[in-house]
Amino acid sequence: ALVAACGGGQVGGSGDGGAASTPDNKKITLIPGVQAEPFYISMQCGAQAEAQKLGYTVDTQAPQKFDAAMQTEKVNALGSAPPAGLLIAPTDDTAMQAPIEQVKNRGTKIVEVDTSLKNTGVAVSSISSNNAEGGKLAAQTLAKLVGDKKGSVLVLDTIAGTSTTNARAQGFADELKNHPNLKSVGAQFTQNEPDQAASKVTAALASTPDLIGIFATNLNTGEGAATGLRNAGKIGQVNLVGFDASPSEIEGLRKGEYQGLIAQDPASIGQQGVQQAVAAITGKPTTRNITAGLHSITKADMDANAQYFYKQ
Ligand code: T6T
Repeated sequence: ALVAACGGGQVGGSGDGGAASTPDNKKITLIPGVQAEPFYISMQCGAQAEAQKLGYTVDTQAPQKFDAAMQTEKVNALGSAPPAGLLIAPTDDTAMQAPIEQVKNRGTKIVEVDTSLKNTGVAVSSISSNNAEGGKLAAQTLAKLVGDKKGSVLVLDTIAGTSTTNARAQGFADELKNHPNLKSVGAQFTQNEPDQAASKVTAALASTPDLIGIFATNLNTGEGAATGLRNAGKIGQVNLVGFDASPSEIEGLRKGEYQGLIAQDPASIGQQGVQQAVAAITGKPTTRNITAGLHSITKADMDANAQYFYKQ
């Protein structure tokens, strides 16, 4: 299990599980989208701190890649010792339903953190940012950055079926209608691979000479976009608005590679995820949908927003 350096307090354990619904099962498993990624590490830290307060342990089982088949393996591996609660960020809003339902059928309480399934009947609670609103905020941030200039804008999405980034791209497209100076050249999928994001940017720069802005819907798309712009010598000429606030994105904002970032609050998603799981485990009322905060950060106000930077 991955143990993050959360600072303060200890960390998850590896409780044995046992039957999912016995009162002495104090084990919660967290299955994030992918390992070693600042968004999910911050979420894990929030979850661990809350679990410790409530007398539970969090065991994190992270897939090597953001991939539904790899995540399914992690879910299936819970079979022998079902945890009392499962916090999961489904990497596909449809394909992950059946494996998660199998865990649920053995008595484990399911809470969705960040991403979610299309089917709202599986989890007792879902905690996420308002991602459509985040896309809207990104469009407003970009519109402010370009001022009166006219031009085309590109959206870099991750994978079809990722509920969060798909909603961000949609929210961005909806808000763009209120900014007639900005013309969308559409959204491109990148499979959440920085290399693919970089080549989409290279291609867009070649085909769209008036490209004025890019919205990268998460960490990897942002990293790839910055590479594409750097390779073309276009850093700072094309405004890049990213999502999330990883150490490397924050560094990029300081260096002028990004002009804006929409930061989420992953620690609070993890914290509230544990609260909901424990409520469900102990037979208390749960809240079906919980929205975590979002914050638009630019270089000018980044130092005042340091509390939103993610851990690594
Ligand atoms: O943006 C986050 C998360 O919200 C999204 O669902 C997937 O990508 C991230 O983990 C960042 O890489």
